[in-house]
Amino acid sequence: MVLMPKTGHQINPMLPQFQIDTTFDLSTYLAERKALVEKALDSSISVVYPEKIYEAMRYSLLAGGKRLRPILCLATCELAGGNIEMAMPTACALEMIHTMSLIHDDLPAMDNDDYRRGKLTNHKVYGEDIAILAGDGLLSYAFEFVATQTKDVLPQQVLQVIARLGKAVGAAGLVGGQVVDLASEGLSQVSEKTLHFIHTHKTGALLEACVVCGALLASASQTNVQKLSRYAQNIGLAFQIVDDILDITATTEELGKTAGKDLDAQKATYPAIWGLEKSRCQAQILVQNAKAELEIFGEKALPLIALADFIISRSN
Ligand code: GRG
Repeated sequence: MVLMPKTGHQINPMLPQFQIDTTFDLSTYLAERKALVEKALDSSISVVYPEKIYEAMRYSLLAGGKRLRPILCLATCELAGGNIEMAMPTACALEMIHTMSLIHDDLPAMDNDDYRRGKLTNHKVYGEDIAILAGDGLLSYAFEFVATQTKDVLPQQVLQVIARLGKAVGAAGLVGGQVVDLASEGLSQVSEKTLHFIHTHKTGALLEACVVCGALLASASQTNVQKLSRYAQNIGLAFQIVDDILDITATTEELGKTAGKDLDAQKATYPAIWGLEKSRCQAQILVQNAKAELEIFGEKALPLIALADFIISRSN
């Protein structure tokens, strides 16, 4: 179940709340997975003529970040019976898409930010023209990378992954969410329904694609894909609520980007509508509901359970 803010604020009583006593070491897991992803991303793009564009693409792609999206993809593929090698090209593609969306989001025509991941934004270093093209280059390469680099996966599964990625990026996903976000800026009143649309599309769609693509690569059953998809929808919304909270409560140093931007730009956010306490509570409920979707997978779901907890406990 994905909690709709309007009717939400309750843990779904139909879903048993999944309690699992575990000593799962999330920090070690995250550090190991992040290292694998960094290595794969580093070797995914080399600098050739015309060097400037490849350097600009690499500048943002290798600028750090939590690498949550690729890690979610790898973890889901493993949960569904696949392995890291099968999922790594898609995991890298997801990070390329995420990075391109950050480059474009930071442009003066969009959120106009000078810092991202603790470094100057792409357009501040390379200029707006190259930043736009670096985003375009990363986006198209993401699809090429999945199609050419995926090994030991059935072609029909790769095709489904490519279609799922396209859906998550386009007007039915990130682009649509961003359009409504821009249109809502500065408005004195934005409804919860509109805010829900913005967050589920701008942020949730790609996080859901990470999980669903991981499952598709491992040829998971339709029922399992649906369960994992609901897990992802819940953590996706929780992730953006926490992002809105951190924009108010964390410092620029902690975030690696300018803090307090939502307030300055009069952005529609959950804390603006609900206040901080209710927003925290709602994120917690979403994570509980996400974890409940994983009950059927038993111990295999430990990484995804821990990642759901990480989403609300993170500090950047
Ligand atoms: C995708 C074609 C295409 C265009 C882009 C600009 C745009 C359309 C969409 C905006 C998408 C966006 C920037 C959403 C915000 C998502 C978000 C919460 C980002 C922060 O993610 P983290 O915290 O960042 O995972 P790190 O740096 O850790 O990877």
